[in-house]
Amino acid sequence: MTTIEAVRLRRILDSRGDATVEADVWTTSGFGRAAAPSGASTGTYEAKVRPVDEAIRDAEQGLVPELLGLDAADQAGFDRAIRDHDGTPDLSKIGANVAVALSLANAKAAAAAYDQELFRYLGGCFASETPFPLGNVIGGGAHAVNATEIQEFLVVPTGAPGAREGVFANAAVHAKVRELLVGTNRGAGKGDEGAWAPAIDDLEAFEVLQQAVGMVSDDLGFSIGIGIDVAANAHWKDGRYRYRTAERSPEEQVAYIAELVERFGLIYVEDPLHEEDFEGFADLSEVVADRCLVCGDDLFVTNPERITRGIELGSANCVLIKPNQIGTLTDTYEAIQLAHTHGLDTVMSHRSGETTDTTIAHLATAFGCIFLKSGAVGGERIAKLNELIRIEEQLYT
Ligand code: 2PG
Ligand code: MG
Repeated sequence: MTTIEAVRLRRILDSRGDATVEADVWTTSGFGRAAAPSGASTGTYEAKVRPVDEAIRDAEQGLVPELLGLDAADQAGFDRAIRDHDGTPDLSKIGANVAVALSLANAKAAAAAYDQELFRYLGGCFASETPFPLGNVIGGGAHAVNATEIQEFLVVPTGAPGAREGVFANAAVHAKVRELLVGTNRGAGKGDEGAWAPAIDDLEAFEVLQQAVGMVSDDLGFSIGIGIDVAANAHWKDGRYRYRTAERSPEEQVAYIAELVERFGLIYVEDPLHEEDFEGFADLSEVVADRCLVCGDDLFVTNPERITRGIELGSANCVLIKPNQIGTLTDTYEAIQLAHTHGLDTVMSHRSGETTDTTIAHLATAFGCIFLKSGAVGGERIAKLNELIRIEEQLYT
């Protein structure tokens, strides 16, 4: 029933217009399909992506024949076959784009063979709650030119009665931000993830967002929290954080972020410091972690070894999870388990380059992530958000 009979890889388009890898897996009685996303602000320690055409060609000749006949229901065995074939720690031989597409497609094929939804197959009867959607409404950095320096201004509907209400709340904030920007002649295009990308500075963006959140939250009658992804790597150069009109030492950066948390009541801060600064993260956590999630993305890259280091040093109370940063579902699961065992929250995340693949909505629900970070609007973003709404419906009926 779950014996792998065929595997196909193909080159498809992503939301930035770039090529990415899609994988199909057929078992005797199940079919699964998944595609690899891609980042613009990638961490140095992420698993390595290979150019799509050559990665597919090599995998078809070498890896794929070794996967035929395996049992798709043995996810760890499937992922081990990928790792054994690759032989490198960062999957640079076969490419993390090929690895993650295959690994996720395999899980979906096994779930289909058992006639189960992916979240149920992976999470079993203990998958009982959907995550809150974490939506990007204003952005700049590596995702848009001439916009904010902080990469993402995020909202999370902490008081929403359910995922559906939460998804619509984020979209309402996104629309309200536009109204406020256009009303003050600061109309703007959108960045890679569908967030507004106005040519304003970060403090102005906070003010607009605070206003929009206040109005929408009053309207809907539940609380909506504010967060940011600083993506601080992008600003880190020669020992200092360099902004257009300011420059900060690591200590000043910690103080600056702590001040933002205080002033704007932030409940989520991702990558406030660069990817090597486990100690700086710990300094910030000491000050704000009682009221704010301090989340490592480029710091941890979904890598159990780096997460372990962060746990030892008290760097963060939250881990961003991106399956393509580590390359396989088994490694992703281990990263999440490690975080949860040590009391850290996890946020399942999209990448800035996406497809309409909806797998992360299932993973976030199956594995008990607190948030699903997936934008607020845009076809490839709403694919995941609408899937979350469907999952919620199945959980509670
Ligand atoms: C991030 C992501 C997603 P990218 O930094 O968290 O928002 O961006 O995929 O470009 O790394
Ligand atoms: Mg990030």
